[in-house]
Amino acid sequence: MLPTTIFALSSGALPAGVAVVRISGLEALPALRLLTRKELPAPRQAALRTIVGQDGYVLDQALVLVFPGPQSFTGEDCVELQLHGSRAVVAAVMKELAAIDGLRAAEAGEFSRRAFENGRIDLVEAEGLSELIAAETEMQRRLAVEQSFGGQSALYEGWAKRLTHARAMIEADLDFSDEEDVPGSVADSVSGDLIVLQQELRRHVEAARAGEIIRDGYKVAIVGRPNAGKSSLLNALANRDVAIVTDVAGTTRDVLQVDLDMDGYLVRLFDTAGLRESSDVVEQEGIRRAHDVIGKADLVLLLEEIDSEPEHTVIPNNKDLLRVGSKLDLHGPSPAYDLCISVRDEDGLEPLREAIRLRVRKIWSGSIAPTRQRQLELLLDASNSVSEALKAGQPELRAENLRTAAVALGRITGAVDVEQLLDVIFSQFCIGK
Ligand SMILES: Nc1nc2c(ncn2[C@@H]2O[C@H](COP(=O)(O)OP(=O)(O)OP(=O)(O)O)[C@@H](O)[C@H]2O)c(=O)[nH]1
Ligand SMILES: [Mg+2]
Repeated sequence: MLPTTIFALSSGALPAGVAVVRISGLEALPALRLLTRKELPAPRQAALRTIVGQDGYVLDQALVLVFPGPQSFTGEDCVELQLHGSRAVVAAVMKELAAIDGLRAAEAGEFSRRAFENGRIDLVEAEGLSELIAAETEMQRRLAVEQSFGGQSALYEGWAKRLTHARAMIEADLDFSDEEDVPGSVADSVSGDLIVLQQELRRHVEAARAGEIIRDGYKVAIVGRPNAGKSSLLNALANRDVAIVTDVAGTTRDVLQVDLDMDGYLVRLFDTAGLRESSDVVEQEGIRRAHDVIGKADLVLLLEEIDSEPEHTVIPNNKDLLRVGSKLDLHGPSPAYDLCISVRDEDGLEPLREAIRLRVRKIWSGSIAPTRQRQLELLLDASNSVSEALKAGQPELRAENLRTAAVALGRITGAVDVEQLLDVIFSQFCIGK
């Protein structure tokens, strides 16, 4: 059965200057003829048309474009209507489209899914497009660009080819093993390349952590005793009054979060409840949550009022920790801390920001990084199979492991059966993409 023709508002929130409605499928071109009561414009050339409803009333004037398949985003016949971006215009046109036989509103990610199914993009590129649309910081954009426009896929395809080549060499050697040749030479050259490939895979898997931080943010926890000035610091770094500040110890009970863009990286600041022994149930829960935040943080700012008793809170050893002395205006500087600040006088805040920036700049070298758990798991499968192949004594076993590794890489781009996953993957996309 042929897929139905789908349509959706592909541009953002209304009202806007222009709203783009996309139509894809066999009925796309006839639908445009019906709406404009005119011949179609030349492919990929914008033309001004009056959009007319079935009852003969004018709905809008729009720039219309046709992209005949297979040279379109989805690979099917596509139409784009660039309407005036009002809610009423879009609603009227969508209603008109829904009334046309064979047309229905698209589901989330359905355009991308068709593009994938028609071989216009692979799975990694489809996921990359979804990331690109969601990108809010410069680094998220850069990472998504590598992914959406083929860089990441080329890496996996290159590896898969090398694995297939290695397997072919081993199998050829098996077939001709009773003939004369130089013993060990094939095995040696194959192992050499597999070791290099294994290292490349490992480095790429390590970059996943950078990918995760770029996507989900670099997490900075502000912790310390009640009244140390944590919420004041959060407000100062955020440049707005997010958290309540009072001189009552135990003001903050819950975790507060502020997202910042620092040097193109998403930085998530967390303000937490002051750490102390407490019999108050609400405060206890706040303190428990503060410890959760510490556990997940990439950097902990331990805030202590200068000259106060040293904080005994146990911060795990593997955590990147900055001890920050607060209320510099009251106490003067002290060498007991990595940094001293006064929120009141806005003193020491720039060095603190710089200390965070210094850390985020080191997160990513710019190399291609996996961005999804799905990709990471398959990469680990591939990596394990290559390790097994390197360990295997028998050539047959070695060849089989190389085949498994190539299959895992093929699943990442969708070159190998992933049918059962498609619903899950594309449902995370936005409508109109
Ligand atoms: N003099 C001076 N006072 C400060 C400074 N920073 C914060 N304070 C004061 O210290 C008190 C406590 O500040 P908060 O920011 O609420 O402290 P907190 O660590 O969030 O406290 P809890 O939420 O109770 O854990 C308030 O009265 C602030 O005005 C500073 O740099 N200098
Ligand atoms: Mg507070």
